[in-house]
Amino acid sequence: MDKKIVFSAVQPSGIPTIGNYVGSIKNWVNMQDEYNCIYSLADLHTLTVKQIPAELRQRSYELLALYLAAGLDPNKSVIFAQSHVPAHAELTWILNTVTYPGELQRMTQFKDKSSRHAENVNMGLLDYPVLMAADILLYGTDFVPVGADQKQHLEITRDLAIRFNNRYSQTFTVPEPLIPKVGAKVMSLQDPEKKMSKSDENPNAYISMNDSTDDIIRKFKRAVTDSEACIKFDEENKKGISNLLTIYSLFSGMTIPEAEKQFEGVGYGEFKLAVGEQVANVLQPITAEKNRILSDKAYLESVLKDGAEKANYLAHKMMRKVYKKVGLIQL
Ligand code: ATP
Ligand code: LTN
Repeated sequence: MDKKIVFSAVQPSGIPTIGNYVGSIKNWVNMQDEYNCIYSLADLHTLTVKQIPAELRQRSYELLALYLAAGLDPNKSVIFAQSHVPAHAELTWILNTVTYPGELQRMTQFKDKSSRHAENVNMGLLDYPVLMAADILLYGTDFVPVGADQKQHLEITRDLAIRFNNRYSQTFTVPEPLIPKVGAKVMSLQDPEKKMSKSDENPNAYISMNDSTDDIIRKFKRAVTDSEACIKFDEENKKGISNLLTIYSLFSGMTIPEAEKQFEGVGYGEFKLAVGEQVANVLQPITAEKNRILSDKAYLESVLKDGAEKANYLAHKMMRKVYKKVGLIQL
């Protein structure tokens, strides 16, 4: 039987956090043998908010280096930049013709980002989910591993696929999200009601994949918790401690009940230090490897070139089919 197809992407819009890592990239690594995996840098998506061009370019190399350091293997998976495959923009246009403005205006991320970037509410921000749908549908994707915040975008992707198929006959596979049971939503260290985000204005709210061991330990020490002094998983009443237990479990391989047992009777200070040390121990070799790979631009570019070739081949085939279905002349 043919392997099922997996597609996912992260935007090079900042330095990835441990939320991006455990919510998505880490899970991609484990899927490489069982599935045909296609992983992209969603660089076109980043242009929906203001970017400094030189920084965007540098962050794209950084994100690629992180993918490789985390264990993505260009010999197993297709790894490429979205902007190197013109079909992503082409399919976005076609899908726009079956998308209603109202369904885009209702998206939580659009409402959130247009209030945070009120000075720059552009068409791209509104159309963001359609570009994301094009990313996914171009490759006949079966599964999309993402964090919980992307669920709504997967729903609209499915709606557009079904709507197109109904109008023009079976063309697109209707994809399913794969959302991890633990780690789908790592919360901010400063406000455990909010998700950890790489674009938070307070750097103490997130652990970035570039933070040093000292930074990591300091940030966990300052993490906001309750005053009950009891290390118990309770997402209703103890959001901060539950978030730290989740992070500890993800970085130690222990289950949450096992971690609760290990820290029974331990004070918050000692617990926070243990979480910081555990996270730092896991991240340190990944960060070091990322920096090593980052110094070899020629290698990074060869990975992108090879990935773009493979992705273009697949995407071009799908675009021919789509253009034919909608009634455009084929030469
Ligand atoms: P931004 O802050 O720029 O909006 P972000 O940190 O939310 O970005 P994205 O690039 O939008 O990150 O997301 C990349 C992937 O990481 C997605 O699969 C997303 O679901 C996942 N992800 C993002 N934040 C978290 C989090 N706090 N916990 C778990 N997964 C997350
Ligand atoms: N919007 C996603 C990034 C992204 C993506 C995709 C994820 C762009 N295209 C296709 C999965 C599949 C985000 O994580 N913010």
